[in-house]
Amino acid sequence: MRPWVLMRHFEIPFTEKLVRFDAFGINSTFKQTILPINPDGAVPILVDDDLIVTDSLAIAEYLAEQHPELHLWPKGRKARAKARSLVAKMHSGFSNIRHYFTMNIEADLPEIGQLVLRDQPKVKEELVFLDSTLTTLLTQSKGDYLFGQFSIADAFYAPMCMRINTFALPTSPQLANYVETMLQTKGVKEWISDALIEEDFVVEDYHEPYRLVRTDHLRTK
Ligand SMILES: N[C@@H](CCC(=O)N[C@@H](CS)C(=O)NCC(=O)O)C(=O)O
Repeated sequence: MRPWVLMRHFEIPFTEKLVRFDAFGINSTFKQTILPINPDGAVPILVDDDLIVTDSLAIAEYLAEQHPELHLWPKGRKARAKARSLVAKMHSGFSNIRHYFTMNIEADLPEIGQLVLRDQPKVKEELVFLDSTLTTLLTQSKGDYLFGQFSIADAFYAPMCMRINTFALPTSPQLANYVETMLQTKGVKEWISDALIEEDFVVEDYHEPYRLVRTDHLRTK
């Protein structure tokens, strides 16, 4: 989602090849499709002529270098350093939120949100940290996004906004407002509408442990 949203937002043309997560076993169609391109067996992958760039952050950095005029990172050395710190935190942190709140755009799961926050103190701890960090940035921001204009930092936090929305996670009014803004932001909006068209459902515990059939908990609004 992160490089996709970034490229759509900045209107960097690309061709998407969608590979379904049927499973992550070695014989899955997913792995059989991905492994010849990326021996690490993961997406996203950006193919630019004979160059293969793997990992969402490496892709974002590559795009930022290719298009300096677009300012994919915020303008200003200090803002860029802060944005990079925030992105690094997203890249290697929030493991409990990511584990317990799997991103699911089509579902509405406020009750799961409450149960997880009740039973998983580490998730709650991470959410408190996320809320206060983003709220401070949004309060200082001179625009609608984390560092004023939309940047790589916002693309990296887009999946988190989806989780806050799906699981109705409690946040500050500033962060709630930012989530609403993100839901209406070009690339994010397009990703959401494409996801809803898919109507896909993979019966694997690690994907959607709380759902037995696809129509469970479908978002109605
Ligand atoms: N840090 C990497 C994570 C890549 C990653 O974990 N991708 C997942 C999908 S979001 C994947 O392909 N998983 C396959 C697997 O775990 O076997 C990035 O940001 O690109």
